[in-house]
Amino acid sequence: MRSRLMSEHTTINGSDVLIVVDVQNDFCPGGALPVPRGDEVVPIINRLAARFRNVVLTQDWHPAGHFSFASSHPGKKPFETIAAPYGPQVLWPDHCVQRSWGAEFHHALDIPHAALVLRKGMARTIDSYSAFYENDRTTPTGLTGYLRTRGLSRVFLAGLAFDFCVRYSAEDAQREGFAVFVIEDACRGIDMDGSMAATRGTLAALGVACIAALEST
Ligand code: VGL
Ligand code: ZN
Repeated sequence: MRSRLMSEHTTINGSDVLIVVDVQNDFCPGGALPVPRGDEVVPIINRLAARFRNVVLTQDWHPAGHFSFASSHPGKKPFETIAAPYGPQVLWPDHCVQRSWGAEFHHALDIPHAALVLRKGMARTIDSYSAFYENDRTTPTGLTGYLRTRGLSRVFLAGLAFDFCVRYSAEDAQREGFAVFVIEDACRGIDMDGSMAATRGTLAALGVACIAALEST
């Protein structure tokens, strides 16, 4: 699929919001659950964010012993999938544990005007990929209310990982009735069992636009 350019859609205006997903040490090289070349998004997102008046940061923020950690399930290894009460759950290495270095934002992420840091994944027995709902897809984080109250109607997404937290956030934002744009060159993915291709397919089928910021624009 050929991405369209951001400039074709977009004069960014006051009713647009950039949601920067999980740009945290554990998702970058050297972290506990590194997304290949995850750190490359940092300068791209810094430049992108400067064009938005409204920016939200999400932060994966798990208690020690979280249900999504393979270490919480004797005999299970990272990247295996188990059946959770709310559906299939991939088991991850311990990551983004509250107050750990890995949970901190990448040190070079520089978005002082971000108004909201939305933490997710705090409930011990349920994972939360999306910025809008926990993985049962029904327990809300409150982000929809925040965006609506602020009069924000177009959601632009960037960050980590393209095929998990960005994907789920895009799907939910679309379901909530926002116009959704995934800025694909400002994302990097994990790519487990074809999850990158599956993400592109699902987003296309839902009518979510995958666009390119491109550095020259
Ligand atoms: C993420 C796996 C586990 C993500 C978070 O940010 O995409 N992936 N927790
Ligand atoms: Zn997580």
